[in-house]
Amino acid sequence: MNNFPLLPDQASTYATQVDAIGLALTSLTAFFTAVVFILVTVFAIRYRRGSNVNRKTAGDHNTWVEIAWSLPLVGIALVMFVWNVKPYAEVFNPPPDAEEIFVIGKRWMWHLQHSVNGIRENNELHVPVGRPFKLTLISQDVIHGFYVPDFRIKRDAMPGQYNTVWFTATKPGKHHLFCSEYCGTDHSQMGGWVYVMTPGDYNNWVRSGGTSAAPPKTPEQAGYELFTQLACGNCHKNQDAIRAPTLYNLYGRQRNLQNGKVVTADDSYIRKAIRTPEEVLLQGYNATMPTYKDSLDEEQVHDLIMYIKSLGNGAATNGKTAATAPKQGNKPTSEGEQQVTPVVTGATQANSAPQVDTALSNPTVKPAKPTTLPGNATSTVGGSTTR
Ligand code: HEC
Ligand SMILES: [Cu+2]
Repeated sequence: MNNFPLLPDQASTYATQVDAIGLALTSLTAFFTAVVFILVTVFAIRYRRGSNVNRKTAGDHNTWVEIAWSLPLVGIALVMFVWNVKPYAEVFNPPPDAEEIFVIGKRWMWHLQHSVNGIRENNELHVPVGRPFKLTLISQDVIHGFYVPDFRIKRDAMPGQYNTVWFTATKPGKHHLFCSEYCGTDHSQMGGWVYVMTPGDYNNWVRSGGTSAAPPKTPEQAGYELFTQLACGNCHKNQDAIRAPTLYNLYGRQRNLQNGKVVTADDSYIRKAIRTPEEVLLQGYNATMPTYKDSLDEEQVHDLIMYIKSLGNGAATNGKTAATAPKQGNKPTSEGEQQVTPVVTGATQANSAPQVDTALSNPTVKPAKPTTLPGNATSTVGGSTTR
């Protein structure tokens, strides 16, 4: 809209949906405001004191008139409700093929990392058009708000909690990124740009390693290195043991906790299990898992989660009789589709006894590194993890 933009650019699929709703709500409001305004004016003039009109027939109410304006309004309200709920619910539920970007808000900047290729960015985000991206947000200090007006998305980055939001960009160009939650002195400086590129430009950008100097390490690779350095594998083996449960196919599986709750092993659960294991103690195990709250930062915890995710998805085992029995350490061939290999369980009680997992041929101390790590394979194991 030339030089008088009423709205920011529309640069995501979500933006068009949001604007359509905004336009509908504004039009409806304007329409009914006009109707009420006109009627009030007409009646005020017509029935003003001393005017010569018939006041005899005035009843105190008219059922049909009341129904005639109530029902359509209820209808309109319901239509608006359904129409609004759909995108509102959708924006927090990324499609399964969305690429993850991990976002840390901290006073007063945004740290972002592409999970697929490991590229890091500060106050900048590069994405191609037409591809869904899922943001996993967390804060290292106070609440921040990740806000890209051109995408019409805004999501809080909270301390101690993962939030998600997703988008598909539609328009190449440079789009403002803001912090929308007052977070201290330099709050107004906290922001940057989202660069939306054509797929070709984006591929070149990724190939050149983005804007970072060092060859990027994916979170999964960094997580594997951390896992090795911290010797998590001293306790967590390729199969459930008395000492500790296996982390293979943990992701997505249902966990029975000592506090009686049953939870799904998602990002937030694993984060708690690593940082504050006492909050999510598993049934059948002792509280021997060390607390990593003070020694690992949010990025390192996320790296470990990505590594644990790469050890397979156990969602398919939920609801079966051996609900918590581990599957083999093979990576599932495709999403949600496990290779069906016999698992010797026999155990009826979750995690009460070591599970015999015959298919794992390699009883090494550490869970084997997945053979197919995506992205850059040149990074060296044991590199520094401190920044
Ligand atoms: C001293 C042994 C020990 C070490 C070392 C250890 N853990 Fe654990 N871990 C346990 C035990 C025991 C449990 C089960 C009890 C609980 O829930 O805390 C557990 C539970 C977990 C769980 C939840 C598993 C599930 O099945 O729900 C995760 C995730 C986890 N550990 C990750 C790690 C990571 C990552 C490291 C290394 C940074 C690590 N652990 C180091 C003993 C250990
Ligand atoms: Cu902020």
